[in-house]
Amino acid sequence: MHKDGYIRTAVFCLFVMALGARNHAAVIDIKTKGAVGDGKTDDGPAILSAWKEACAGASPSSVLVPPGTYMSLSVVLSGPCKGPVEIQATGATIKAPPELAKFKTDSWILIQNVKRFTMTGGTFDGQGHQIWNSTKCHDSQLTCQIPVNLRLSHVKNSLFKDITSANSKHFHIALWGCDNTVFENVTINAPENSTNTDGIHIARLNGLNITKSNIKTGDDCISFGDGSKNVRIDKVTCGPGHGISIGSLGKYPNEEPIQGIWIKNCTITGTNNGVRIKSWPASHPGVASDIHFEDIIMKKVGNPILIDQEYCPHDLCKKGIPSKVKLSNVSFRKIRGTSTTKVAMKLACSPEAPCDNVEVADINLKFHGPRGGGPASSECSNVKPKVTGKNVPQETVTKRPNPATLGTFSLDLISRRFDARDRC
Ligand SMILES: *[C@@H]1O[C@H](CO)[C@@H](O)[C@H](O)[C@H]1NC(C)=O
Ligand SMILES: *[C@@H]1O[C@H](CO)[C@@H](O)[C@H](O)[C@H]1NC(C)=O
Ligand SMILES: *[C@@H]1O[C@H](CO)[C@@H](O)[C@H](O)[C@H]1NC(C)=O
Ligand SMILES: *[C@@H]1O[C@H](CO)[C@@H](O)[C@H](O)[C@H]1NC(C)=O
Ligand SMILES: *[C@@H]1O[C@H](CO)[C@@H](O)[C@H](O)[C@H]1NC(C)=O
Ligand SMILES: CC(=O)N[C@H]1CO[C@H](CO)[C@@H](O)[C@@H]1O
Repeated sequence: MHKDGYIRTAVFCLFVMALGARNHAAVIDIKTKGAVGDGKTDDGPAILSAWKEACAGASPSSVLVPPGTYMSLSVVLSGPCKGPVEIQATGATIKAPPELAKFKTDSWILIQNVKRFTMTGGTFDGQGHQIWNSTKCHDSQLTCQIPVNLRLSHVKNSLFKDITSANSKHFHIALWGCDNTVFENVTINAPENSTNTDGIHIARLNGLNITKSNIKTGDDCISFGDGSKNVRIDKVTCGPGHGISIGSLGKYPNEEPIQGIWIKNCTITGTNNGVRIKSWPASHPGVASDIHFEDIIMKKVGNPILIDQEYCPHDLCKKGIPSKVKLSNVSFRKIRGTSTTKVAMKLACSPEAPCDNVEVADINLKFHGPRGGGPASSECSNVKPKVTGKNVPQETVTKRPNPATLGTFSLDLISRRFDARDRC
């Protein structure tokens, strides 16, 4: 065909497709597929049936979950789909059964291999109370599979908007391979003492924005596994919980690099950590670079700024053997508020792979302990941060000045651990 003719035909086809999309956008109400909506009957099969029809439609199709309360056992919603698919659940609450015995896999709602997907509205209540309180599973995690509320695997070019995850048995939302995805106005809610209820866990994806969201939970607010790339988080509030966490890295061989994380304009309240990067001692090699925290308010947060390359909870590792995870190009800027621990900033890098190009600017953190407050302090090892701007805690009296850093390192050095490996 002549080139112009080809283009004209292509444009015409696009026009017809757009027209088709507008005219034939199908809405499939799960009630037409047999959903009962009494909060007791398993409506999972109705959801699956509506999904299959929507997914088979060439034009944009949506699964409608009308306002009401539903119960569902595990559902697996798989693509690839012919056209864009939406799940629209504004005003609906979907509950999981509380009993672990009713689950055979590690997911409650699993969505996989879909492109151009949208999920709007809806509350997904995992009813996890029984499990958090049972010691059975937490003592033998290997034999127990605890389901994640919403697991997304290879869901790409997608949007999650106005959704709520509550009381998950395990993580609330876990993403794997979900490139170019946006989360907006997401609410996550679980009590402070709920166990393993990470808000949003991310791994092996390129391109994710999380914005205008509110995360209250018992574990990490947002946690980053290996291979997280180009992730932007802004206007998110965290707390209670364990704060925003990059890692733990280095536990497994062949972990992919973490690269390009921007966390801006967030407020963290009442968590036991603020923003941290952690890796295991005696680790496999790994790389994390280009990680930036900026404009963050800390309200009564323990360990507001933390790099911990000796992360070893429950002593389940060989302490004393350094981490081989290399951190570089990390910045902490404009971080202000209160710390419930005296050491408000701790940068504990690995002696085997010291941190490179760490920048600290405009930090203003005050110690606010259970029995009154005072100045906060900072510690660092195996890192020589570039300190700019106005920083509080500031250097007051330096007991053992390190000549290499005098004049540039303006943070309080009094309580700083000092050893031969210290490169500050
Ligand atoms: C969490 O705290 C609540 C209220 O204090 C209590 O009823 C519940 O048993 C606790 N749960 C766990 C898992 O500790
Ligand atoms: C949860 O565990 C706590 C302490 O382990 C106990 O006091 C409480 O009664 C338990 N709650 C439920 C609902 O089982
Ligand atoms: C955010 O989501 C909630 C539902 O969780 C909704 O009520 C609210 O209107 C949404 N806010 C905006 C600005 O869209
Ligand atoms: C995320 O936000 C950035 C900056 O606003 C933008 O360039 C990028 O396209 C967004 N990513 C997605 C997946 O929408
Ligand atoms: C760190 O930043 C420098 C300068 O911007 C750049 O040249 C270097 O490649 C970056 N390092 C990594 C590991 O990304
Ligand atoms: C913590 C923080 O900096 N919050 C700001 C985020 O941005 C909005 C709007 O730009 C401000 O109103 C907040 O104060």
